[in-house]
Amino acid sequence: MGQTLTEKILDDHLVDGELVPGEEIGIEIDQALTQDTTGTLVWLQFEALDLEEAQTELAAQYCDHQTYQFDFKNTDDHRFLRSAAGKYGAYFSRPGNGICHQVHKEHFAKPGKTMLGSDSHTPTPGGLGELAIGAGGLDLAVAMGGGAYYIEMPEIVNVRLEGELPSWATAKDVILELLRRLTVKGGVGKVLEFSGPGVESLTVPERTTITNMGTELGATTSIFPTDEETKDYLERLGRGEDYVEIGPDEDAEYADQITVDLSDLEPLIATPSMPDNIVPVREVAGEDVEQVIIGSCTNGAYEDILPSAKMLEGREIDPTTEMIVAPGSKQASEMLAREGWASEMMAAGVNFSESTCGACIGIGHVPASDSVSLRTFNRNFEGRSGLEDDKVYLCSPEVATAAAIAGEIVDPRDLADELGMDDPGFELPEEYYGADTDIIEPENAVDDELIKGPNIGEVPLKDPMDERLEGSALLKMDDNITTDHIIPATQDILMYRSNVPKLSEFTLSRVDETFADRALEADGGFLVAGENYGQGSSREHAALCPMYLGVEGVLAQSFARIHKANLFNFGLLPLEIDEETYEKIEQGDDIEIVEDVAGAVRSGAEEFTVRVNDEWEATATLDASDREREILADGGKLPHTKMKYADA
Ligand code: MIC
Ligand code: SF4
Repeated sequence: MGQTLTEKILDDHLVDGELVPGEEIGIEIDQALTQDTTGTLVWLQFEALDLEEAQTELAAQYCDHQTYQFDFKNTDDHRFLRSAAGKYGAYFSRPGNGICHQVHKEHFAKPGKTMLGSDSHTPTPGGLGELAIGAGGLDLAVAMGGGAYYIEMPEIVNVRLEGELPSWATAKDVILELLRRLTVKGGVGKVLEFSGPGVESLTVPERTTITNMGTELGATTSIFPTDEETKDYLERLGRGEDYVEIGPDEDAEYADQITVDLSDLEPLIATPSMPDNIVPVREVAGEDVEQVIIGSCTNGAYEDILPSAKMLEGREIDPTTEMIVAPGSKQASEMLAREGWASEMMAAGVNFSESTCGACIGIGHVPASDSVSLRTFNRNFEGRSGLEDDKVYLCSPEVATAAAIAGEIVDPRDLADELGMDDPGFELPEEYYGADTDIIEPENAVDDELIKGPNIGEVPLKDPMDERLEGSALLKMDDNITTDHIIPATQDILMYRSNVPKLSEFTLSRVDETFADRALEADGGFLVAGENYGQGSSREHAALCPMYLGVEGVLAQSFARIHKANLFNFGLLPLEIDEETYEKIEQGDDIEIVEDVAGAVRSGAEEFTVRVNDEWEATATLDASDREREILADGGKLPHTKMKYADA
């Protein structure tokens, strides 16, 4: 039987297990990516593991999320990261040089390679045939140290693209359409592998918009085959030699197939506050818009901004609307500036910003109260913009620009006559250039020792698991709780990413302000949640901080992939419960796991008895590999790995 593209790349990198869906496999990682808000823990854990040098073919440290450096703590984090990159042999991309996924795509991503990144949108370079997966920082530290990355073998789903995009429909609409059909949990445990005649009509940057946002479906990763478009794109980047032709065998078999006819698509928009609340733009047309932002790792490339610049050429944005453009990389900014497009946009009234994640996680450009903000980003979880009851919509740069011109949501097709253009088109530059000075190569590193400011602490460790596990249901939550609920990003909190005791004070504060105090006082207990608990980012702080506060386990109907791995990594028991049990448990109930928990975890038990208030019992399941069970019972991956080295 032939292989899918995903199976081929996994097979080439397989060091443990077999490619059977649901079974655990270990793969070798070629490229490692980390950024400023997860990277500090990555390197602190790398240090705690006594590792000496990054062993991957390439490791890259980006500084992109908090580049405004509001507080010395942010700048200290960046200096620490520069020193860690120097000491351990990683490329260092300076603050302001751009968003990790954009810069990585421009400089390093290679077809056929495996990549692991401590950011959930790591799958972005799947658009040029790299198998790129997001993970928690500890998994990345171990993989950079030369260890295998373990993952449950996903099901490979074929997304067949047919036809060509009509005027004003974009790559963003392809992924919004998939979100409409599959929802934010429709991709969990799956890889989306694109194919079909529609693929060749999409350029690589369009493909990477799609693979970037496969993350919003909960997918393990998304990938395209390579072709003339990929070769051409790499050549324009000056990296033609990185091209390899890869694709599935003709007789490859997939677990499932989804067909999207590109020619049926129209401009779509995600309404507040979940990326799968999709409607055609025309359904919400007429809604006043006070803010428009173009940028992020989804639509921040040069080619994403160019159509917007063309739509704005010689025009002015509506006086009631603010428009911010934050290019995804400094290279994109430099090219737009040299070609005159940046000044064209400024003349139209655009506020041209530095290249940063910024507004995407509530750092700067917070929307006005009770107002609509249209963004080309990938996530609109409630409160993520920095405004608690925000109204953030997600759309293509074309739809966002049309709204800035009209001052309200408008289907860009209805503006075509006024603009005198059928479609601004999606063009690649002849060649990409600029901003090379902002990446420091390992051989030119400026530091060889770690520089830790006063805010950079240690990674707390947990004791091995006990026989007895009991405590109260500290908090009961709904479905689709995001890591932004568990540990928010935003400006005032982000600076504590390398100070776990302080950061823990904010744990689940968006759900219940008293949570951290109550958890500390209770000295142990459980979290209870519905489906898809922990969706969204890869931030391991969302497991580490509850652990620091004494939480012992999470009872949920289902878990998001990266968060579940992070729970194992920090020794928190992730048990699945059915809907009836979820409905019946109330916040404050006393919960006891009847079995000798540590023993049952180690011996492979799948079912656990949960006794509630000494009154009733239910069965909960633990879906874990033998490796994950050992990690859990040892109190997490850091103590587990240290013990393993000590034994060896
Ligand atoms: C996000 O988009 O939520 C982030 C901020 O990039 C996170 C990483 C983090 O929390 O530092 C992610 O996607 O993993
Ligand atoms: Fe940055 Fe937003 Fe992309 Fe996360 S989703 S990497 S915060 S731009």
